[in-house]
Amino acid sequence: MAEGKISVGAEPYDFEFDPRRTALLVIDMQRDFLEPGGFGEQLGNDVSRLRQVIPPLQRLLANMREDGYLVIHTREGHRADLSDCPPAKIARGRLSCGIGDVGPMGRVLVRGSYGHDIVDELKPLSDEAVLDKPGKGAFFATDLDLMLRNHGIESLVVTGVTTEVCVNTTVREANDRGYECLVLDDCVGSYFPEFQEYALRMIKAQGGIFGWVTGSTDLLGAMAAAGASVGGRI
Ligand code: C5J
Repeated sequence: MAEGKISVGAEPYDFEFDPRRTALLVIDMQRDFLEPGGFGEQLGNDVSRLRQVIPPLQRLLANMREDGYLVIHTREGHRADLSDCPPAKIARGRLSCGIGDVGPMGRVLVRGSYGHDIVDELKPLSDEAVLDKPGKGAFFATDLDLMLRNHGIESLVVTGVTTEVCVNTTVREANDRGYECLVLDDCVGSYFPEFQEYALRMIKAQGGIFGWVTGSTDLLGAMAAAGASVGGRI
């Protein structure tokens, strides 16, 4: 293993990463998806499944912050005039309270509304980037790729919700751009247990066709054993 790299047990095989070239991506941990009364619940989902992700993600975030990793949060949502929201996305589902409509937590998936923001438990620090994205993938119509390249990032630790939608789309986009993605199975969540399972299997199948999967305890154990803090990012 190259000097300075950390190796963590993962599927389909050990994942090696340089902590100075690795970022933590926290995808869409927004009230609209995680809290009662939000968009997710309006769609008929049980939000408690997603909320299980919060404690392990809090622990991971605290440790990766402590070690100096680059942390980037994303939020799915739209401008107040919905000019960045395709009409097809607004119409999809024929919802009585869909994107742009006023729900219990303000306008659904509209930037600036209470429901659009990140849950209190995972509040970004003032020096952490919060990237607003209009699509499911975090690279679509955003400057994420530019930010990562400017920081010399090669590997991503991917967390957030939902596993089969925004997490999977982002991992696929990242993979096509040459990033190596480690997805943490206890730090990503789905409303549907079967989608959680298959979305993770799709990532690690065929020799890791989109990336690697492990748990946050394994990652934190490997980080602690290596004793490496990012120090001077390259
Ligand atoms: C969804 C997301 N599920 N963040 N968004 O619509 O996965």
